[in-house]
Amino acid sequence: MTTTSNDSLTIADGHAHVVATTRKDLLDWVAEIARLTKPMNIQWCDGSLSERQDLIALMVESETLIPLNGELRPNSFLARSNPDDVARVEGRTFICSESEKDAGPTNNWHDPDDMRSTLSGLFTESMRGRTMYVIPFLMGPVGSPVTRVGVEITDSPYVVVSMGTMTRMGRIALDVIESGADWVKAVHSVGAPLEAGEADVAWPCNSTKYISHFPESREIWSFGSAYGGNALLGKKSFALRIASAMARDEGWLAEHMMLVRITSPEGQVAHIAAAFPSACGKTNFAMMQPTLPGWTVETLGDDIVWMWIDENGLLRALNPEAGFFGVAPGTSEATNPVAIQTLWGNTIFTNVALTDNGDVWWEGLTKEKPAHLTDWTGKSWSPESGTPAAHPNSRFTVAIDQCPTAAPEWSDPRGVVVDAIIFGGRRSHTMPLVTEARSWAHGVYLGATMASERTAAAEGTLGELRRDPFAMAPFTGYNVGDHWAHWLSIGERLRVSGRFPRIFHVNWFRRGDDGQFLWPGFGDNIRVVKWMMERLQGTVGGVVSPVGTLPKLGDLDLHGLDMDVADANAILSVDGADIESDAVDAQTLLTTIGATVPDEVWSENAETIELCS
Ligand code: OXD
Ligand code: MN
Repeated sequence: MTTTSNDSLTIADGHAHVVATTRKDLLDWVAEIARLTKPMNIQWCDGSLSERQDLIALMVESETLIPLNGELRPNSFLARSNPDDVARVEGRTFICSESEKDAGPTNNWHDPDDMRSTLSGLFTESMRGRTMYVIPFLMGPVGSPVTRVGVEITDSPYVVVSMGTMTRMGRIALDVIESGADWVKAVHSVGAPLEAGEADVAWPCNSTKYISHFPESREIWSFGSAYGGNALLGKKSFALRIASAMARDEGWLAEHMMLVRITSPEGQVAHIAAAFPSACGKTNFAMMQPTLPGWTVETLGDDIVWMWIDENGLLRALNPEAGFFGVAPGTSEATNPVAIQTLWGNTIFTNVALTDNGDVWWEGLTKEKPAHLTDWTGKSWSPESGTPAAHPNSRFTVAIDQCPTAAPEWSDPRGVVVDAIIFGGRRSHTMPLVTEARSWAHGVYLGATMASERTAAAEGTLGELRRDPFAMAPFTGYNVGDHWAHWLSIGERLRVSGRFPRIFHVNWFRRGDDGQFLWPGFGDNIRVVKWMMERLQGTVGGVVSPVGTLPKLGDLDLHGLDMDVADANAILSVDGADIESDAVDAQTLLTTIGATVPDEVWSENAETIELCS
């Protein structure tokens, strides 16, 4: 349906994208945003292949997308962003709850009225000269108790096509709205109106950026960026920030986790959800190729998991997304062959390098750097250039369907029963390879205090330890202490069935005295998962430590690994003094959060310190 942007929405007949809704609230809102932003025209997105193809053709023409060599990378495209628009901008991301306390000290709070007036200034006529797209989308499959609906309005065709991959978009979502569902409002503008006759640029954006969330009214307003989580509003903005607030109110969980199914050679099956901060190999874990014979890992999700307690008191989980928006650099045949296979075609790459024969390249893809490339900024590049050819946060956008290890249940509305939850971080010292939490409350403590050393790709000083509670620091849409209390309340409700997922903490990144990584990681992480599955079955014991139960050295399957006993001992070692000082360090976070920190979290901190003496 194409409409003109005057006060009443008139349907221009004969357009290929006719989508009708009888929901007056939706029609009124679209009209209201059109009155504010004054687009040239309005297009309702139906999610069809022809619509996608039309938009891609439009973007090829405007040079937003560069077609890749169809023989090497069928139906795939490269987008180069504005160099000032290359990542999520946490400093420009706001939680505008009525009360500052509800945002908590880990979020940027902004007064909602004040923010609304700033936004209404910014969005006034912000879509002039552009098409305003209306994108109804689902987070989750049709028919699941946790599936939620959103409508994103955007003036970026790149966002439409990306949302088409990342969510269930178009007619399917509109049908759910038609049936009476509530929907979340998400407004996005690149903030680059076009004057009459003005030529467009390949990546319109604005140096002023606002990614604003109104948790009470369940609204998202994003201005100035077209990149990733800033603009694909189903992802971090809805599925984590707004959904976490919904989940708190409604008794479920919206978490920054990946989800996999593991099957042992004997046929034992476990579903594992795992939270890692960015740059800790979450996607590699989600697509792991196990090195132990007979084991399989199937992928259910790589970034976001929604969990709820079913009628039998079991914790169930599903991935609300439909695609991967993964970091390209470091992805290779060696580190993640499944991702490489997934990217065979039908992929949009953003900010990677272009090879001379029209394919893509990024740092780490091959051992040998190509002799010549066009870098992510469009400049000629050679290994001597001394700059990265691909941006460190360059990305691929691809449908989960293309992943050869995707479990068919990834889109099952019933989700899967969670057997284990893993927290982890990148720690050179202190935390051992793996421990199992003493209890649900201790598991919540491990999640609350989890930390990771900053890598080059993250904001901040290299190597500095950043506490990232539940890997949700930039994503919890409410007070972080209340998030911990919510996890504890889920534990209380699991008491009814007594079926608690077991909680583990892992650290693939511990280094030896020589500074080298002690653990090979990647496909060998299955060895750690194997121990977890034996714990679930109750066939192995463990060693009690202040950070939970450690494997006995002999229980960890190290067959075929080139690892000496000293290193194996080192990676499982827990030094009381180190753990104690880490627990004392964690108190800084708890004190900063203040009154909302549940007593149980303080008692677990005290217990950790006590166990060190
Ligand atoms: C992501 C992130 O982009 O966590 O998924 O930063
Ligand atoms: Mn993420």
